[in-house]
Amino acid sequence: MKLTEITIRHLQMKLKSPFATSFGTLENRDFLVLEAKDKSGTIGWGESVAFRAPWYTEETMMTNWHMLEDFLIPLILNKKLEHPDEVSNIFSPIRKNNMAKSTIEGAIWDIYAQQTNQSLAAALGGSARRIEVGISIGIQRTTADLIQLIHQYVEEGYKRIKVKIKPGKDVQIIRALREHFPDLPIMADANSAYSWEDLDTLKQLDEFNLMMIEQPLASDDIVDHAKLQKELKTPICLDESINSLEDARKAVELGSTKVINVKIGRVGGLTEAKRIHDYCAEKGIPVWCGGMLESGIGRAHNIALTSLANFTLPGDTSGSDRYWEKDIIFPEVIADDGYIMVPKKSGIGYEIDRETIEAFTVNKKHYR
Ligand code: OSB
Ligand code: MG
Repeated sequence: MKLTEITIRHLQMKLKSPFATSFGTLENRDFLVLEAKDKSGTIGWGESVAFRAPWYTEETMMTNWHMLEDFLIPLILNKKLEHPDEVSNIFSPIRKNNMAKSTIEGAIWDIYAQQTNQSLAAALGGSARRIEVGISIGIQRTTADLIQLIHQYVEEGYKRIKVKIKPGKDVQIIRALREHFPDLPIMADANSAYSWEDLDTLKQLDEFNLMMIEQPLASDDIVDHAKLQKELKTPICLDESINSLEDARKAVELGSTKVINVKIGRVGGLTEAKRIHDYCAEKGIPVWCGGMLESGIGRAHNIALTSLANFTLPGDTSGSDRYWEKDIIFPEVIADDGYIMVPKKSGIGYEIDRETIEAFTVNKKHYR
C-alpha cells in the first residue's frame, strides 16, 4: 500500500435540528472529508471529526487542515505500508493532533480492508452482525420538549437515551425524566461543565439510577474524577479525558472511570481505539462508541469499530435521519428498532455519494 494522491474537502452540512451542549449550540456541521488514493487505484475515505471551534477539545477543522497539509500528508505520501497499524509510528514525530491523524488513518484502514477483501469491521477483528445503538439529545429549551423528544426516540427503538446537562440544567431535569420514565436506561453527559466545588449537585444526581455520568469534570482532571467516583454509586464514564491507551490505563488504575467512551478521532485512529478496547476487555471495563455528529463516512467507521466484542453498551451512532436531510453515503445509516446492521461489503461498506459531497463542498485541495 502506498498513497499517491490525497484530496481534502471542507463540507458544510445543516443539522436537521440544532444540537446544544454545555458549551453552545451547533446548527451547521463544518468538517473535513479526506479521499486517499493508493498506487493501485483503490480509494479510501476518512472524516475529520473536529468542529469549527475548539469547545470539545483543542483541535478545530482548520488546525486539522493545517496539520494534514503541512505535516501529516508529507509524512505519509508515497510511503510504503504493509498494515494500517504502522501509521501511528509514521506520525509519531508529531505530538497529539489526534483528530487530524485519525482522518488519514481511517482512509488507510478503508483501503486496507478493500485490498484484503473484507469489511472494515472484519479487518478490525469485529464479528457482531448488528450493533445496539442509543441516542444523544442536546439541551432543550424546556423539560417538556425534552420529554416529548425522548418519547419519540424510545418509540423509534433507541436502546438508551443520553441527555446533556450543565450547571442549572441538571438535577431538576433528571428528576423529571426519572418520574416520567422510571425504567428507561438514561445517562447524562456534562462535557466537563462541573468542578470539584459542585460535589453536592453531582451527589444529588446519584439518586436517579443513571446508567452512568459522562465526563462531569475537566478533561485533565483524572485525579478529581477518581475522588468523585468514590463519592458516587453511579459509574463515571470518561470521554474527553481519554486520548490514548496510556490515558485509559491511568484512569482505570486510579479508579477515575468505570466505563469508557471510545471516539476514533479523539484517540488518534482505529488502531489506538482497538488497543483501548482490548485493554478495557482485559480489565473488565465496558466500552461504547461515542459520536461527533459525523456524516455517514465517520459513522461507517464507528459502526465497524462497534462490532468488536467489548462494545457491550449502546453507543451514540444513531441513524442518518437523526442528523441530516440527506447523508453523503448510500445506503444511509438506518437504525431499526435501535439496531444498525454492520455492512458485510468490503471497506467501510457504504458507497460514497459524490454528487451530494460536491453539493456540500465549500473548499477543496488536492495533494500529490
Ligand atoms: O460529548 O459525546 C459528546 C456531540 C458533539 C461533541 C461531543 C459529544 C457529542 C454527542 C453527540 O454527545 C454524539 C452524536 O450523536 O454523534
Ligand atoms: Mg461526551
